[in-house]
Amino acid sequence: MSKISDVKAIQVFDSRGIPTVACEIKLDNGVFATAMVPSGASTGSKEALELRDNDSNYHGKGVLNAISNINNKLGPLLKGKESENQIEIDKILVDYDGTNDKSSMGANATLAISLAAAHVSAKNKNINLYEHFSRIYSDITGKRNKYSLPMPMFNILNGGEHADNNVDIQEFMIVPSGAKDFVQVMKWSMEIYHNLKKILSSKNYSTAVGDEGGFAPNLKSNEEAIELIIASIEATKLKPGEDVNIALDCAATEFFDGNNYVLDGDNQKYNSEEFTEYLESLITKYPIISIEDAMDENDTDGWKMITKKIGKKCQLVGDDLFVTNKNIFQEGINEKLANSILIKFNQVGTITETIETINCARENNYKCIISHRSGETEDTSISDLAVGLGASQIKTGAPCRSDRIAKYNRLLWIEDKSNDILLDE
Ligand code: 2PG
Ligand code: MG
Repeated sequence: MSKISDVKAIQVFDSRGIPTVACEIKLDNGVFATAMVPSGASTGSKEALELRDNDSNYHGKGVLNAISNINNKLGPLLKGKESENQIEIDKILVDYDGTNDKSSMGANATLAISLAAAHVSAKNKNINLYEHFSRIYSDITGKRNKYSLPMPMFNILNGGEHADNNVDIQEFMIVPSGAKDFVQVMKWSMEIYHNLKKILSSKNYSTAVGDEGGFAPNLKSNEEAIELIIASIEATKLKPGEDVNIALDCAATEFFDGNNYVLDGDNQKYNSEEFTEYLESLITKYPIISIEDAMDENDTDGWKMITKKIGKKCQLVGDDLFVTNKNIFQEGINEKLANSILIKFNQVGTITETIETINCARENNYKCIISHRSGETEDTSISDLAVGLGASQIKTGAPCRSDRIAKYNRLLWIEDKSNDILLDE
C-alpha cells in the first residue's frame, strides 16, 4: 500500500461556467490522480453544504475557501495515510469538519478529497475505479456484490430550474428498457434524441438545450412534453412501453407554494391529493415507470398518500426528500415514503457515507439510482460507482454535451472491455 504525500486543490469550472473544486492526490511512489465535484441547482434543503465564497468575485460563487480548507487544513491531516483506506480517510474528513452538514469545511472540499483518494488508489493498483469502489463496499458492509451496467434514464427534455422555458416538470427522461446491451442503449437514445429535435423543429419549437443537454422549448402544457417524446420514440420505430419507457423528475419542491403544486405552464394548481391524481392519470395514460420527487420534500402526508396510491405500479424516487443522507432516509423508510432513492455523492460529502446510504437502501428493498448534478464536469466517477456497486440505474442527462456524454462514454468502454459485465434490468 502507498501513502499519501501531497493533497492539492485548485478552482476549476463546471458545465454552467461556475467555479468548482478539483483535487489532486499524490502518493509517495509518485502516482497521482484528480477528481472534481459537481453542483446542483434544484437542491434539497437538507443537503450537505456546498461552501461558496459569497464575495464580490465570480458573482459570489467562488470556492477559494473550500480550496483553502483542502490545501491548508484537511490535506495536511492526510499526509502519510494509506490512500486505499477510504473509511479512515473519510472519517478524518468527517471528524475534522465536526458538523452534521459539512458546513465547516464544505461538502465540496470533503468530496473532492474523498473521490481523489479513490481515484489514486485504483490507479496505484492498476485496477478500474469500479473495482475499487466494489472493494470499498465490501470493506464497509462485509458483503460482496456483482458488477452490472446500469440502465440509464436520459433526460431529453428539460424544464423547471434547469431551463428558461415554461415547462414546470424538471426532467422528462427516456429509459431504453428493452435494449440488449449498452451499445444499443446509446443507439436508441441518440436516435430518439435526434428525432425529437426534428419533431420540435417541424413545429417551430426551439431546439436550444437546457442544463442537462435536453431540449428546452416552450410548450402548451407539461403533458405535451410527454406526447412529443412518445412521437420521437415512434419515429425511431421503437415501441413506447416495450422498448422504451418514460421517467419524470417533477422536482416538485420547486413549484410547491406551501399549500399547492402550481403548474404555471398548465395554468393549474393542485393540492397534494389532486396532484397525486394528476400524476396517476399520467402513468395510466403513458408508459411512465418512474417519478422522482413527485411531492415537496416536506409534504410528508403527500408522500405517504402517493406511495400508498401508486407505489406498487410505479418507481417513486426520493431525491430532495432523502438527500443521500442515511439518517434522513431511515426516517423516510420508517414512514413508508417512496420506494427508491436517488444517490448523489455531493449531497452527503464522502464516498463512505454515500455507500452506507446505498447499503441502507438494499437492506430495505429500495432501488438506487446513481445520479449526476445539473452542474457537472468531465469527472466520470458516478459511472464507476454504478457499475462497481451493481446499482441497477443511472441518470446523467441527455445523450448530448460532453459533461453528460463523458459518463455514458465511460460505460461504453467498461462494456467493451469486460464481457462479463451485463446491462441490468
Ligand atoms: C435532480 C438533479 C439532477 P440538480 O434534481 O435530480 O438531475 O438536479 O443537480 O439541479 O439538483
Ligand atoms: Mg431530482
